[in-house]
Amino acid sequence: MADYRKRREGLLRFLDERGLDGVLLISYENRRWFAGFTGSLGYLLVTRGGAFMVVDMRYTTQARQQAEGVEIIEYRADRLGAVAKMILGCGVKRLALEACMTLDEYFVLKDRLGGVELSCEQEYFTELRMVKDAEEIQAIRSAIECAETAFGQTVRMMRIGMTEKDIADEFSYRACKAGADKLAFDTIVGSGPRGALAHAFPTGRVIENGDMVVCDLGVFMDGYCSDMTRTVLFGDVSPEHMRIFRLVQESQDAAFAAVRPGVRAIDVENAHRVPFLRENLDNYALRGLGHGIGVEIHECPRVQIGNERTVLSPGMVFTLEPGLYFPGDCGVRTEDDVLVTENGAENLSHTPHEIHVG
Ligand SMILES: [Mn+2]
Repeated sequence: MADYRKRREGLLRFLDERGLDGVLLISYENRRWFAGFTGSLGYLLVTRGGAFMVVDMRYTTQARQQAEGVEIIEYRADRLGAVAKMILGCGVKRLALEACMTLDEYFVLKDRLGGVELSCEQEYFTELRMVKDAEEIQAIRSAIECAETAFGQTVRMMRIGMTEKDIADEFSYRACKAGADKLAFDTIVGSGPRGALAHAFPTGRVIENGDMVVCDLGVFMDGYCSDMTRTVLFGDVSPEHMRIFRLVQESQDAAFAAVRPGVRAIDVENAHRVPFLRENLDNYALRGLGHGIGVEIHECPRVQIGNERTVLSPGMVFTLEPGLYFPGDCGVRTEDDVLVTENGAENLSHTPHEIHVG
């Protein structure tokens, strides 16, 4: 079992660095990662004096069982009143809130907290989650394996003439059968010209001979996400489209070769652009190569333009997803999940990059 107390010690360092007395965590992911609590609602307050969580009657027993070392406070009616009472009762004068709080909750809480100084934070919490332990890496491996099993089965029933939605529905069913708790995100299927929409939602468009079909999918299993994209080649793909396809594979290889401890995330980002720049096609790529995966589908490290700060270290897991998008014509993306190891990188995704159907 994860050491949640040790994880919360990271939050105490955060309080010291920022001169705060407490932090209020409200997202499912942070409640689960910092306290082990899997209920759908809860307000976790971490202070130097201890950890406290307000929950409603549905979750009192579950929270006491799961959130070891956290004092559970049950509320009956006035949810934010109970949260305010907990915060004030701990003598908190300066409090960090999680950025995902709704404006509605923010204004009510601000009103109830009177003179407490409030600030907003998000990135720091996900940076604490950036380096995964062995148990977390195993959970991610399992989520990847589940998605790859389901995708492999889906590929075997792919045919010219089926729709984008047919593919997405089939994957969804297979993934749940293969052990997924749910999908990590709505499956993306973009065929032919719709592949240029980087995040295309699956429609009734019928897949034709010669289409390249971007399939981006992942599952959520035992608290962790997987994320993979394959561009499936249907029938007789034109030489020009195959050239684009192969260029993206070259970019993927260049990015993977650059991953090792001590290099900056931005160096990996830069490496993936070299083939695109050489062919004068970089304007058709997005501004980011990848993102961390873990309890959230998008977390740190951000492998994107603008992040000059993050240096890779062993235990980080993130996606490499180079792509080229030509509006009205086609799109190609290939996405693998990689683990930074002691002396390099391991590709956790094992599905072949090039898949032909029909
Ligand atoms: Mn992704």
